[in-house]
Amino acid sequence: MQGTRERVLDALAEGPVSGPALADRLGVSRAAVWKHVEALREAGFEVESGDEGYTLAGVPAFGGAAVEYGLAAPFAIEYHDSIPSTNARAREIATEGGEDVVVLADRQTGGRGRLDREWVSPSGGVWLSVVLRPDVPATHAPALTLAAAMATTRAAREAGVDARIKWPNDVVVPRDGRERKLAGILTEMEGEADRVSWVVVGVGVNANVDSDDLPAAADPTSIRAEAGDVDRRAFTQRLLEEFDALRADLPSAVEAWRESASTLGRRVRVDTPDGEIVGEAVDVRFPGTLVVDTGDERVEVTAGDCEHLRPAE
Ligand code: BT5
Repeated sequence: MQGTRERVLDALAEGPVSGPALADRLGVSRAAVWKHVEALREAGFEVESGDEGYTLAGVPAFGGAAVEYGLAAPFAIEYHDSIPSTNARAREIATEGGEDVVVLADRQTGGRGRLDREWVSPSGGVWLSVVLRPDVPATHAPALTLAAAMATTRAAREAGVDARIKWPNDVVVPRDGRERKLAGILTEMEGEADRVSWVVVGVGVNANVDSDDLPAAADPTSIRAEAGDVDRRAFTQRLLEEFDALRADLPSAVEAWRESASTLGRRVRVDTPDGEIVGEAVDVRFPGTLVVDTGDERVEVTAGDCEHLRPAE
């Protein structure tokens, strides 16, 4: 959103304020004020005009302008009702030089998980991808996945969901002795070893969706199923605000991750590109390496699919 539009919104929120007074205050023409008010109405903001001027009477439930309004993090939001994949669109923005842009959608028709797996994304979810240009070596990028998982977990907990993190990229909810997948993260990047050019962090959260609309084999859950529908505008804002804070200090993001992870102390089986590793998950080290004690040795795993073999007790 433009800076002036944001200031118009702030003034309307404190309203009533007359068109001429607003034009004076912002140093723009009355016609410009009127155009901003009309654009806000088109974006779903309810702007009432009475004798004393304009007042903000309602904020849209979801969308780009809605999420940007009051967002305490420096992201511009590009919203789509429907898009094949927010990660694919974010990669385009990244290659065009964009930074700190969030692509957000109500529905994806070609959502992707890791290894090109399908990510089912019906209307009502929070499907988003953040375009970043962090000044870090490529080897640190996994910490951004952990930071996103942590941010998602915190936002989900605020929404009343008992969310935990499963290494490396799943947010799960334990219920009836099973861990159900609430959210997944897909990080993609480009750059040289010593410095990344861009990173796209894609986050998919089953927010206000029915579990029946998700692939049963994946044992999925949703915020709706766990705690009832969430205000997606507020949820997305909290997720992005937490992520913004965590990305600024990646080592402490990994520390925070450790406290919320359900993987540590568990017996795990990890499918890695180099084969299967079975043992106890004993630690996670910066930038996101899982340490597995196989009984014979301690193996450091940087990537793979992890399965929890039995509860922690
Ligand atoms: C992930 O992959 O968990 C990463 C998912 C990232 C999705 C986001 S949405 C916004 C952005 N745009 C994209 O196109 N992607 C990102 P992975 O660990 O590979 O898990 C994929 C597996 O999860 C699938 O093979 C299914 O078994 C299962 N699955 C698919 N859709 C699901 C859903 N909505 N909820 C829970 N599980 C699902």
